[in-house]
Amino acid sequence: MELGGRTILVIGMGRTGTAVVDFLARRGARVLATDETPPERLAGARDLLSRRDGDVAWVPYEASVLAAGVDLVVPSPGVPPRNPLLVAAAKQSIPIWSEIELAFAFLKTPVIAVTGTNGKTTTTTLIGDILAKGGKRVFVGGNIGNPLVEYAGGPQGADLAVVEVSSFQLQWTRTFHPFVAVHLNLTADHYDYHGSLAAYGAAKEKIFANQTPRDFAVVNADDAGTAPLVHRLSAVVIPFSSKGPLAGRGAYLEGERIVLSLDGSVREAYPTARVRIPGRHNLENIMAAVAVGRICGCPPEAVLAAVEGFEGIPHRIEYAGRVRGVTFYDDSKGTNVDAVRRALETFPDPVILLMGGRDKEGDFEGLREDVKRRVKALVLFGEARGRIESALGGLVPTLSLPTLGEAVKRAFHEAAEGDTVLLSPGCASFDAFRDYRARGDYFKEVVRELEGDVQPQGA
Ligand code: UMA
Repeated sequence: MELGGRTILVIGMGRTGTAVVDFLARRGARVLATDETPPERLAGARDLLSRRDGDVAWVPYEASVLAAGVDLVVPSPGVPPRNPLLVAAAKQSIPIWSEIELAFAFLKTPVIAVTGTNGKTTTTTLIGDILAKGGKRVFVGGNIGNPLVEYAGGPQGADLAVVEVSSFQLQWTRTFHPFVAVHLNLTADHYDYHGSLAAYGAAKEKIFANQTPRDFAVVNADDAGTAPLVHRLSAVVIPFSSKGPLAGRGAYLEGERIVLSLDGSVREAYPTARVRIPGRHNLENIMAAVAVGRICGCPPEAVLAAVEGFEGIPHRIEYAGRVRGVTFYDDSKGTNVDAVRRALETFPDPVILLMGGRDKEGDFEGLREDVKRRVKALVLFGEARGRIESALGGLVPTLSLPTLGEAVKRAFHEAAEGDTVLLSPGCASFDAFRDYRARGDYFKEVVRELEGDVQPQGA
C-alpha cells in the first residue's frame, strides 16, 4: 500500500501505537492519533507529537473522527474488537490492520512467527538463539516488546525475523505470511477480549492463513486446542509431542532425548540431560525451536549448543532466591489458568502458591484437582482474590491478603524449611502494577527484603 497522502487513524499510544505513528508519518501519511488516556498522561505520545511537525494530529477518542475520510485504522493490540471506534470503522468498511499486518506489507525479511497461549516468549527467544548460533543474522521481536514495525522501518539487515505474535495482533491480519509458523498450544485465556475460546482460537489460527505447501507449520500434536490443525493445514506440518514416538515427520521425546525427522525418514537425536529450563512444557518449547532451527538449515551442533546454553526468560518460573531454606520462584508471566497448571507441574512436591491480580475471567474452578494434588497452601492477593477463593478456597489452607507484598510475607511466615513458594498469579497484573515484569521485579524485591529481615539462624 502506498502510504503517501493517506489518512490513517492509529488507536492506542503505547509501545505499538507510537511506533506505528512514527512509521506512517515517515512515509508521508496523514496520521490521526488517539487514545482513551489524554496525551498529557502518555509520555511516549507527548514525546512523539513534539518531534513531528504537523503530519500527526491528536484527535478525540470517538467514532466521529472517522468522518475525516480515514483510509485505514491501525488499532493497538490491547484495543478489543468491541471497541466503538473499531465497530464503527468496520461498519463503514474502512480497512483495519494490526501493526504486524502493516509491518509485513513493507517487510523484505522472511518471517518465522510463533503463537500459542503459553511459551511464546521462551520459544521465540530460543529460536533466535539457535539461528544466531547457526550463523544467521536475526531480528527477534513482536509481542515480546519491540514491535515488528520498528524493524520494518529500519534498514532490515537480518536474514530472518523471528516474531512472537499474539491473538490480538493476528486478529487484524489479511496478508501476514510467515514461511514458518509455530502454534504451541491453545487454552482458555483472554475471554474478556475475544469473548469466547472459539474466537480466540480463530484469531490464533490466522498465523497459517496464507501459508502454502512450500511453507512449514510446527504444531503441538498433544494439545487439544492445536492437534486438529495437524490434518488441515496447507503447509508442511511438523507436529511435536512430549508423549511418545510419532510416525513420519515430527519431533518427539524418547527418554532423555528429542528425536526429530523433517522428511519422515531421516531421524536425528538431541540429548536433553543438559537442558537448564525446568518442566515438560519447556521441553515442548524446545522441540518446536529445534524443529525451526533445522528447517532453517542450522547445523545440529549449533542447535544443541544453543539449547544447552539457554537459561530461560525472566518471570517464567524464574528462581527468585532462598531465605532460611524456603525457595522462591517468580512466574509473574503466568497470567492464565493453564500457565499456573504448567508451573505447578514443574515442581515435584506441593508448593505454597501465590495467586491473584486482575481477573481476566479465568476458569479458576478448572484448577481444583491441580490445587488438591500440587498445592500445600494457597495465598491470594489483589482484585481477583475473592473470586479465586470462591473457586479454590478450602481445598487446602487458604489465606487472602490485599496486596502482593503482604501475601509474600505471609507465605514466608507459613512456610517450613524445604518449602517452595511460587508466584504464578493466573491473573493480569494491572490492578497494582504497570505490567507482569514490574510485578515480578517487585516480588523479587520483597523476597530480597525477607532476607534482610531475617537474622541468620544461630546469630
Ligand atoms: N488503549 C486504548 N483503548 C483500548 C485499550 C488500550 O486507547 O481499548 C490505549 C491505552 O490507554 C494505552 C495503549 O492503548 O495507552 C496501550 O496499548 P496496548 O495495550 O496495545 O499495549 P502496547 O504498549 O502497544 O503493547 C503491545 C502489547 N500489549 C498487549 O497486547 C496488551 C505488548 O504485549 C507487546 O509487547 C507490545 O505491544 C509490542 O508488540 C504485552 C502483552 O501482555 C506483553 N501481550 C499479551 C500476552 O502476551 O498475553 C497478548
